[in-house]
Amino acid sequence: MKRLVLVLGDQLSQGLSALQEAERESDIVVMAEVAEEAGYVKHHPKKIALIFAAMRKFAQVLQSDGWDVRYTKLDDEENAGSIVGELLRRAQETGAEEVICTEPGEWRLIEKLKYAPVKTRILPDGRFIASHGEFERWAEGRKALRMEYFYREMRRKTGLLMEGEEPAGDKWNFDHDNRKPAPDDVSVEGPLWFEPDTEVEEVLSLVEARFGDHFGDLRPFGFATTRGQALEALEHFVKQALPRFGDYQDAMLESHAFLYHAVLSPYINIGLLDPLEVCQAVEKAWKKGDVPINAAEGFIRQIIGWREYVRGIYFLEGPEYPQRNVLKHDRDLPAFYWGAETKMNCVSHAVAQTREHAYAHHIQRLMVTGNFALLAGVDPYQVHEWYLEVYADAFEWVESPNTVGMSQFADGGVIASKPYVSSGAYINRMSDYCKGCAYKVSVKTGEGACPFNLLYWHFLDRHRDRFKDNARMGNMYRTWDRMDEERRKTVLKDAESWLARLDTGEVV
Ligand code: FAD
Ligand code: DLZ
Ligand code: SF4
Repeated sequence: MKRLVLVLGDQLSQGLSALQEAERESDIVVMAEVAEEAGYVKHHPKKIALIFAAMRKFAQVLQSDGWDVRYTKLDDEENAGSIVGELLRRAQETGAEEVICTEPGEWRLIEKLKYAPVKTRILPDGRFIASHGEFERWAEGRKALRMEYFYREMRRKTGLLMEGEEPAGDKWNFDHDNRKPAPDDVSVEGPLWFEPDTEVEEVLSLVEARFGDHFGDLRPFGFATTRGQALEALEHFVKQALPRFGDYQDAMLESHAFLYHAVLSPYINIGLLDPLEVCQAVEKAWKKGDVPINAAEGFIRQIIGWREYVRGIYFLEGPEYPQRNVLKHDRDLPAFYWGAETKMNCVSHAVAQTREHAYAHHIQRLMVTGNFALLAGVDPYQVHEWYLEVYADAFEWVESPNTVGMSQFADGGVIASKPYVSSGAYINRMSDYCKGCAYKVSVKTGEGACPFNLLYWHFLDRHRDRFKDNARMGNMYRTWDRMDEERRKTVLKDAESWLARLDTGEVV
């Protein structure tokens, strides 16, 4: 029986379960650039270009490996406009009676494929370290699903940074060493970029014509679009940036968008790199003595810990997860998330960089744009859609737990044991943003007060009932309660009037 093998834009791995299961001689690979996937949110143009260019090049690899690949470009006349539509069209064309595919990374598409009018078999995605079953077994019966304990299981399972049963360096987690503010002598080349070739140029022209109205700069475009290039980017990162990755993981600098970060998530998430091979390259560098343990452990934890854990949560919690809103936040996402003017230098900078690169590193996402949205009480669904649109690495399975759970606390604490909120002091300690800001980070009320300072107390005050008994927040409430009543009233009044100006669209 002839079958179709669906390969999606974030499934560009030769070891993909659907390809493993298929017969090269008789089955037909279907790949399609479709308006529905490119338009379910208004993705950053760089993200669409990355996916289309990498899809086209992966299709060629499969063809030269002997597969019959039916590839549909976005502007092909017969393009049915959706994944299911394309499968039906190709089934008619080839007489195929069944579709096999690897599980998509989004409930939306899983549901569409489950109920497609052509028989479809969905296989587990083997590109992760933990299967759904393993995560469910780990989660079962636990009161709290904390990443740290899951991560230790993944260390044991992979053997990464293990010395027998014990963690290398006698500690599971070196996070304590990884919170240094940015140094004055930043000496790092930044990620490896690639000149677009004629095929990439063709995609860039298409994206420009069709998605020119989406937020974000398409050019210059330098992402890797093949596995070979992605491997070069990995090697470059390990040599150039990894040794200091740990130390400055949380630092932010106006002049260095990437600092010592890897900028590998877009490649891992679309399948050009395998998460385990990335971690093994890092472990190898540590074993050779080229990188310190806090860098290697810090990096490996992000991948076999956080990345696997958030995927587990997404599939455990079910399709409604992105709609959660336990704090009942309902403010509209301010226009400055789309580039409108704001006097807050940290936010303005993080957004500008996002527009330029379709990238911001973790602390910018969590402690600048995420922190602001949470303090200001923005509707978490709008925040979720923003993150899904603007980052090249954003796919719902990884984006929504990070946004809805870790950053907005909208899941009520499934992921975070306390909300990630901070006043301006944190941003000032970890960045150089405050120096060039119209607000004064040292001013707590009145003229020129940093909005993060005002909103921080406003957040704690308005959610007192929920958080007052949280052991990790006791100090925050004690500090608030120690302030005299007049001062507390002034802080809250100033916060309210700042929010009112935000709501009327004044430049704030
Ligand atoms: P590095 O800092 O160099 O880290 C190395 C690798 O670890 C990354 O490439 C990534 O694969 C992995 N990693 C690190 N942190 C996480 C994490 N929290 N969850 C999953 N993987 C992680 N990551 C995405 O891949 N896609 C998203 O859509 C996404 N949305 C986010 C939204 C918010 C609000 C927040 C706070 C974080 C989000 N993250 C997301 C996690 C993290 O910010 C990015 O993985 C990271 O910034 C990618 O850049 P990098 O490759 O330079 O990472
Ligand atoms: C994100 C994306 C985009 C922009 N376009 C396509 C596409 O045209 N064809 C395709 O197969 N996949 C695309 N993708 C990736 C899918 O949206 C992704 O597979 C699902 O969101 C599940 O993770
Ligand atoms: Fe951001 Fe406040 Fe610092 Fe300005 S002063 S950059 S608003 S933290």
